[in-house]
Amino acid sequence: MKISEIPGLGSFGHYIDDVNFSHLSKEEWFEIGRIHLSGLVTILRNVNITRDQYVARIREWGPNKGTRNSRAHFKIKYGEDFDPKNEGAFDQFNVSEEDRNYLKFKRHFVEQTEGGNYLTRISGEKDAEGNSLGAFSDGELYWHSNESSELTFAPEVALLGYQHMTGSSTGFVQTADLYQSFSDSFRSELDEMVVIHEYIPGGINDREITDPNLGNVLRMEFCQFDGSEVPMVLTSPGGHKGLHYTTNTATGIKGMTKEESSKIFKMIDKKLFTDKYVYDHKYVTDNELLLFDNSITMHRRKDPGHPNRLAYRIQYDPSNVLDSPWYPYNHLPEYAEKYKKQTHELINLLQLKDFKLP
Ligand SMILES: O=C(O)CCC(=O)C(=O)O
Ligand SMILES: [Fe+2]
Repeated sequence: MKISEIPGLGSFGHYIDDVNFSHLSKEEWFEIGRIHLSGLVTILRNVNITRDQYVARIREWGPNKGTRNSRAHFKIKYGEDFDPKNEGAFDQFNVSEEDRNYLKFKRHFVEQTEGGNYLTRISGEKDAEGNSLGAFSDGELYWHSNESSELTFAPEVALLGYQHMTGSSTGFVQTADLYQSFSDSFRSELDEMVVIHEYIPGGINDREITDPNLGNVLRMEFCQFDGSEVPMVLTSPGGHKGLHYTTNTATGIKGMTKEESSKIFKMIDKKLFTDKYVYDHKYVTDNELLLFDNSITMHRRKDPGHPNRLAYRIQYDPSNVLDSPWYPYNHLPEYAEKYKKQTHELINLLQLKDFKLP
């Protein structure tokens, strides 16, 4: 196992090479987990991992929380007995047209592996009927974080490149260095700020404007409720304080006028989007495993590459890598309390196992 620094992601980011997944002990894997949480972004190049090993290895670190917020949303809306996979029962539950479209559209994104696991595809491929076989099917993806407007977003994302990845890129910008570069007094001001989120059509991908189904999916996954509030500052699972400033849905700061908040956003944009903190990883092989923080780090796809590019994504909570539960919003008790309440609700509704209860 060879560890080196990613050049250009400030003081964060690691490459880890020569990891052999056929002979990797639990201790070694958890060592990688800890290195990853301390460095925010980890890139394992040219990995020999199967899709089922990928599911199992990430699962060792903690529960899969993929699209948990929209899944929970359906159970809250239609009752605990509602099964989003059971289309035959939609009439019985009075499922709205919009929700039916969402569930139908998304069904094609999921693939069952040889080992019987389900994985979400990130792909531009289409089936014979023209259905997109993956999320974020084509084009550039602008800066975003996943589930950006949710207080209980999944803090970690794993993306396994699989086919036609070379020539494309996935990029990152971390905010921890920038947060530390601010004066004590401005940091205290930021600590008190709460970001207001709204769905911005075209905020991530151009096609969401012309394709209403895609727009519907992105609204559901990034900002179901306009006006959602998430603290501007939070602590990542690895213990780094930074900004949860997610430009795809951040439209204002609570208690400020549009002009006041836009002045702050512009100032942050100018300091953040520089070569110092931005790193676009160009895939050199098709099989690279990217692990990235989704709490104080945004990601993008600047180079879309091949139209049939295929990767698999898992969103998870690294509970098992941590010694104690993750508290992102401890500096703002009102939101810390809300986070705790909503997390408990999710654990119960979705029966998430192995979760370290906050
Ligand atoms: O396709 C990529 O490079 C990025 C995908 C992405 O944004 C995600 O999986 O959340
Ligand atoms: Fe994403």
